[in-house]
Amino acid sequence: MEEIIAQFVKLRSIIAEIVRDAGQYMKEHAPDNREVHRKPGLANFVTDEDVAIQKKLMEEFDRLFPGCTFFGEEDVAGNDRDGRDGLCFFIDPIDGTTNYIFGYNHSCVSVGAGYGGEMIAGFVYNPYADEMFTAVRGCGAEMNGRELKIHDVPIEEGIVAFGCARYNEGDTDALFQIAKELYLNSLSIREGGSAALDICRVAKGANAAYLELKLNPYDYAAGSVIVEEAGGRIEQVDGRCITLDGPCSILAGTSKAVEEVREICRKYL
Ligand code: 2AM
Ligand code: CA
Repeated sequence: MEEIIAQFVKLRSIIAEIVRDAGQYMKEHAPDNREVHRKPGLANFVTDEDVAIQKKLMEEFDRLFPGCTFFGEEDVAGNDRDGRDGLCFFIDPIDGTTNYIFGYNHSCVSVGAGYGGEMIAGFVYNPYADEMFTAVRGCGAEMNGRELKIHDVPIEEGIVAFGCARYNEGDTDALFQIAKELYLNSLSIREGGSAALDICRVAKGANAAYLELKLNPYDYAAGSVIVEEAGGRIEQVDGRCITLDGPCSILAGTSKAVEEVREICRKYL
């Protein structure tokens, strides 16, 4: 484990450049409707750029770390969601795909590295704000080279973000009751459309907390290291550890905010 972490420390800026290039490609190739394809389920889109970026990232990481495995959002050759004993890259080529398609300019490229079932590094790049988040386990989190350290604010002193992806409609009533309470107990609420960026916003102190009831590992893998290394928490809503082999709920935030949001969620879930 120490050896692989040392490798990520050494290659941190090289990996960040690869992720930055991917983010620039995303920004420069905004799709038009002809290039948007529907995946099964509501509001579940994939663009040609999602696929192109994931393929490119897989090629680059395979070159840097021969034999590594991949758990990516898009269905492309070599994306082996099962073999994750050694080094595995969790790739969301475009997080915030719906934002991307509709020109919201709020999407990112998210790359997490896991080893032996534990997340060890995270890289998230938002080309619209030119914000590069990186973290290596035990070595801190940074945004554009500046160290991130969270202040333990309660939700009454901060913004609380939540996600409500349309593919997860079973929890709609509970989620919006929770959102109403969050609204009444915080400075304000937001729904941003990119889980990775909302988790990074916790790391940089812009969100006191972020909640979404169902996400996939590639949505939060990178962000989980970034927020923890910044001094924040990321857990399932019921307090269990996040899962890397399949979907789970996500509650990230300052320590105080996580406790408060969990208490509110308990009433409705
Ligand atoms: P995406 O843009 O990469 O699909 C918004 O609520 C969050 O939910 C985004 O991070 C979005 O990621 C994610 N999301 C939306 N639809 C999803 C789906 N079908 N599977 C997994 N995550 C999804
Ligand atoms: Ca995603």
